[in-house]
Amino acid sequence: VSHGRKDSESEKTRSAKKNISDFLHRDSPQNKNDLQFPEFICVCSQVLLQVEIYEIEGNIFRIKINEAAPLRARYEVPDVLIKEPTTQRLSVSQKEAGILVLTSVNKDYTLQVTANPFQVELHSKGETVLSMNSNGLLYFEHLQPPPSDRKSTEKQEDLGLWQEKFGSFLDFKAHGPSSVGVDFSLHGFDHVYGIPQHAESLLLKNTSDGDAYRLYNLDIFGHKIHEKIGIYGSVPLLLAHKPNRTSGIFWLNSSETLVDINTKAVSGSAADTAKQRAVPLTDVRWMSESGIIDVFLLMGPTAFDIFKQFAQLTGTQALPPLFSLGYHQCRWNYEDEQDVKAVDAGFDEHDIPYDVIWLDIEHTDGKRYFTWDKKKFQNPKRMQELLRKKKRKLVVIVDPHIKVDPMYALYSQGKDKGYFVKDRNGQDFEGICWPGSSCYLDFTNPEVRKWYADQFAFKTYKGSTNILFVWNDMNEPSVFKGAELTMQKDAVHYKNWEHRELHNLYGFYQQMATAEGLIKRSSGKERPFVLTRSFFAGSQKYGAVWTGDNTAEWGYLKISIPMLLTISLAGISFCGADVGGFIGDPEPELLVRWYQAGAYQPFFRGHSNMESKRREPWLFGEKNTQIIREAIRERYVLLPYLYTLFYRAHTVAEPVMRPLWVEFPGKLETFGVENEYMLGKQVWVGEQYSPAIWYDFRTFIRMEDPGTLKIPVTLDNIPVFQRGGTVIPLKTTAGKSTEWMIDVSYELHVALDTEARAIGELYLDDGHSFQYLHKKQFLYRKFTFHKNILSSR
Ligand code: NBV
Repeated sequence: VSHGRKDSESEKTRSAKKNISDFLHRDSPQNKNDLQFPEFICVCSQVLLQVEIYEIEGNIFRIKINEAAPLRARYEVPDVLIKEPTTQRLSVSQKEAGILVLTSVNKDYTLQVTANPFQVELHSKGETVLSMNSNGLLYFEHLQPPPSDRKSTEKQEDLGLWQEKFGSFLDFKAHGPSSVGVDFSLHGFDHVYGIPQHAESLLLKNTSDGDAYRLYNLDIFGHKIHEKIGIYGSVPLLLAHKPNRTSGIFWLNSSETLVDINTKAVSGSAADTAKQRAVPLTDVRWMSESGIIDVFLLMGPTAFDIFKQFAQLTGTQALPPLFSLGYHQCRWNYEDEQDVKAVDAGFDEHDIPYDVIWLDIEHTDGKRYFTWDKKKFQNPKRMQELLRKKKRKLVVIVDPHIKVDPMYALYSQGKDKGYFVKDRNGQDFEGICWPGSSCYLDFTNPEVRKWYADQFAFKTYKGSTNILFVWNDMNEPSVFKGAELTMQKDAVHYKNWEHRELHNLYGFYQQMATAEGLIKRSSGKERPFVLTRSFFAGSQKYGAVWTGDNTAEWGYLKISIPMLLTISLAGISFCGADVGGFIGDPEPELLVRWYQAGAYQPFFRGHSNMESKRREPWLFGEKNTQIIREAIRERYVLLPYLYTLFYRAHTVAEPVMRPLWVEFPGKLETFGVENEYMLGKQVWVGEQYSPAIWYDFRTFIRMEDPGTLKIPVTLDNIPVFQRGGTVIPLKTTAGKSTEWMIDVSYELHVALDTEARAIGELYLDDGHSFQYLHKKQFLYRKFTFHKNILSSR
């Protein structure tokens, strides 16, 4: 795998040719406690590889493949797993020569490991769920000394692999080519999901005649729709679903990764063949530029089990402070204090609730983050006091690039302490970004993260107060004039790791350090809010993500739903897309519709580009203002339900926004639905499909026909429905912001099922501190409606 650009096809062919799947079994595997250590020799290179197979409690299996004795250690992704997983003892038996059978503790699963050719098959009660390397695409490029250190007999064409040209950029691969890859076959599955982020459909598509899905965090301004190129963030988690089972593959590798998908029909078992039934099969091939093969097989068997299993490894969604579930008003840029004051007043004047106003890069002194433009923001504290009085918050942008300016404390300190990423010659890596020449903090270093976190202390970050929260942008990282607008792969990080190893983790680490900083400044008392553009598996622990620079066109509104569903399936519940579309100017109808969509999505922020016309919600005529006001007010009324859903995401890893198939796993017709979705179990947003009893969310009218419904949708109506059998907690009315609503009463909507029953719940706490965790200061109510009695416990 090289840069894997448009030429990914030829790269695929190249690596396929290097198919070195015929592994020879060398030693008999021994049972060393709960681990297995079979060793194999790659026939091509004679390099010894070591395979480790673990069972992790909760129906998870982990397979690691590494060189037994690499030239130097290969990168193993740190800091993403929340702890070393608890392994269990697989029992081992030998089926026949060259075939080992490993049985899980609960006896539900067996792994059949075949030596020659090397293959692993995972069975559950007689059913083959998944197999690894069944297409023989396992490959593992072993580290080798550069050509100059090698014998002159070496073939000339191999020497090129230590250097690769990309446009005018030269990538020096100090340790030579180091890619790894393997294929998995998912038996009986023809619906696969996940591996964000792409501006693509919910269902992953066949890539056999096109580009592979690429996981490589990039800043692509004006990215297109329906492309497999990686944008901004990556989560290498793939889910496969069929009516009675959901499975997951978590490929823990942070280097550039390609994923090929091939769904086909194969002839099935004897019984199937008799009925002439073809069985679906999905082949998934993962290829990463470097690192090792470290893969977690999540065995479900339900989608909710997969969410829990992934959270057990990477953590759950941080519980957001309540204000951050309100509406956010952003723009590049709100010019000065006066502008902020006027926009804030505009919301009150037009009776539209909002919680947070945002300041983009222009608020700083020459793009020096943690500073203020002294002319435009003469008194940032005064501005924040005004917002505080209005019970509102401020979010400011803090990018990872640091202006090269010896007079700028962050730069000079960072330089003195050696905290910047280095180039291949050991000098501070310098790239161009908003401030001009910039260095990039090496967030992979824990000491740098600690130091960075300390920058958020009130006494250090001048002009900041406790109503100021943070937005991390450009953290792919974006490097103007860099290869593909990012950092060179041969840049060098902490402990001498090359950037290529950890590229997809850079933004993850910045958000981690920022969130830690906000927690620290409050002496551990307050929940942080940090929005990040770049993310990786586990980013959910640190805050929210958004989908980046979308365009003010209908297609981008449409694609935002599958994009958010995909991110949600990958563990990150707190996600949203820029309402209105960042680039360009939405026609009023599009803007209105986008507000209506955003009101029912987890992170709800209006944002626009510098070149876009102003678009505060009241600028499009009275009628449109009225509809937008209604949508935002509906959001505020819904907050008790939404907050409860976030509590469930935080505690039991249930995605807040979820595709229909997750709720109706046996209904084939839901598997591809991406223009409708569920908020929790109880609220359905969309207009066509109804495999349950539903009530119109506003009129309470019961929908007549369970099946497919066509519902007329006028401009001022959002098709939202409550499921029969549920109780939804709401507020009786919206206020100016969430804090204004503390004393507003609650209201329960009880929607009965066919047996005139309903259940639901409500989670409540102070909305901002960690007291819910440390002191158990919260209320968690379950409601039951039965025989005309509503009870609460
Ligand atoms: O900081 C300016 C913008 C920001 O408004 C946007 O949300 C980010 O996605 N930022 C990108 C950098 C410039 C984009 C052209």
